[in-house]
Amino acid sequence: MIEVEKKFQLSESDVAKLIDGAVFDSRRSFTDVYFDSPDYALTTRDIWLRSRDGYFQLKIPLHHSAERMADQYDELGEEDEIRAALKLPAGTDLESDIAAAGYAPFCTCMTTRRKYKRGSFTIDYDEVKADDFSYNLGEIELLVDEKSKIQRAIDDILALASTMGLKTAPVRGKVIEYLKRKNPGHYRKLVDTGVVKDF
Ligand code: V4E
Repeated sequence: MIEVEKKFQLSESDVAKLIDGAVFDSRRSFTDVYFDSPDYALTTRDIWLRSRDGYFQLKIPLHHSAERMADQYDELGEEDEIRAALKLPAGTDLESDIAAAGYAPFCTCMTTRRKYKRGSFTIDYDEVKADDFSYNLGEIELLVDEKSKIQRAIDDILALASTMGLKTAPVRGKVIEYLKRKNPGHYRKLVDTGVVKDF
């Protein structure tokens, strides 16, 4: 499945509006550790390798520009898919093979996510913490089964946001916000390579 998602900076009243009439689904907390090589070989190609509560996942972009209205990523969770995408040899311990290939943690953050359903839309409200870093953001998401349906999904997300009176200004995801505040050198690399649009 392809996740089509758009992030929003939400005021308390925005959260109340979005949640009103939606169905509460779940609340969970998880810890993400993001990995890259010392020369940022993955993130400068907008590829995001993380371990979420100990399970590796790889996000690979399906879009082609930092001028994004919504984010589209393929998400790989199977070990053999991740090994193939990272060109890792076959092996028995993915974590040590990732380390041996030169990928090391650059951001560890804990998210408390409240999830709501609104028809076919999923709404996430995330509270993110990492040491002295904290950040809140919302996300509206649709799942589609083929690339040809992505644009329609983006239009539907933007239509819902417009009905709710949400601002569709660009929003930094949690990791980008973390890098901007905590690791400006890495952040600058992402801007220079066109992965992130500075604002
Ligand atoms: C895709 C991405 C990153 C990886 C983290 O993805 P994100 O959707 O922020 O995390 P989360 O926890 O909501 O994942 P889910 O649980 O939905 O799978 S870090 C940066 N990006 C892309 C990105 C970008 N290139 N530019 C900007 C401004 N924001 C995000």
